[in-house]
Amino acid sequence: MALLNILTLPDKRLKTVAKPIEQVTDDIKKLADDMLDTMYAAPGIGLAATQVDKHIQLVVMDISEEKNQPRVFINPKITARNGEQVHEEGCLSVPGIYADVTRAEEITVQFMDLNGQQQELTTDGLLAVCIQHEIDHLKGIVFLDHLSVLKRKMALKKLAKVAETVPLDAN
Ligand code: K1U
Ligand code: ZN
Repeated sequence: MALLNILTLPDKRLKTVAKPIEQVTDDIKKLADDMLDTMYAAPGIGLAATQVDKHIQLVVMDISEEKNQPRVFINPKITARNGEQVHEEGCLSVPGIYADVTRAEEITVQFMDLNGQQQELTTDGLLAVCIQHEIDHLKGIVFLDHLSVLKRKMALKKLAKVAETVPLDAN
C-alpha cells in the first residue's frame, strides 16, 4: 500500500489536461490501487490522477457506505446528459471548502476498465455528481470554477484562511 501526495490549490499542476491511456499496464494497475488507498485514507469518495500529479485519464471512486465498492474509470467520456441537480461538493484538493454546484442529474459515461474492456454506465444522483467532478479534474477544472466570480472569491479567501490555520508541522 502506498499513499500518494494530493495536490491542493493554488497548485498550478491542477490545471493540467490529462492524456488518454493507451494500454492498461501493470504500472497503471498499481497507480489505480495506490489512488484507491489514498482516497480511502483521505477520506474521500473519488480521486483523479491529476490530483496526485499523474496527468493521465484515470479516476477512482467509491460512494458506498461500507467502502467496499471501488470503481476505476480509464479514459472516461460522458456521452449523454439529462436534467439538472444541485449537490454540495467538496474536494480533497480544496480542503475545508464546500459549495453547491449544478450538474447533470443523469449521465451516460463510456470508459475502459482495468481489464482493458470498454464499458458504458448510465447513472444518476451522487455517483453522477462524482463522475462529473472527477472528469473535470482530468480537464484541469476544479469545482470552484463552476461558481460565480463572487462565490469563487469568497471560497478562495476562506481556503487561504484554512491553510493559515494548518499547524506548521503539517506543511
Ligand atoms: O475529487 C475529490 O477531490 C474527491 C471528492 C469527490 C466529491 C465529493 C463530493 C461531491 C463531488 C465529488 C471528495 O471525496 S471530498 C470528501 C467527501 O466528499 C467525503 C469524505 C468522507 C466521507 C464522505 C464524503
Ligand atoms: Zn476534487
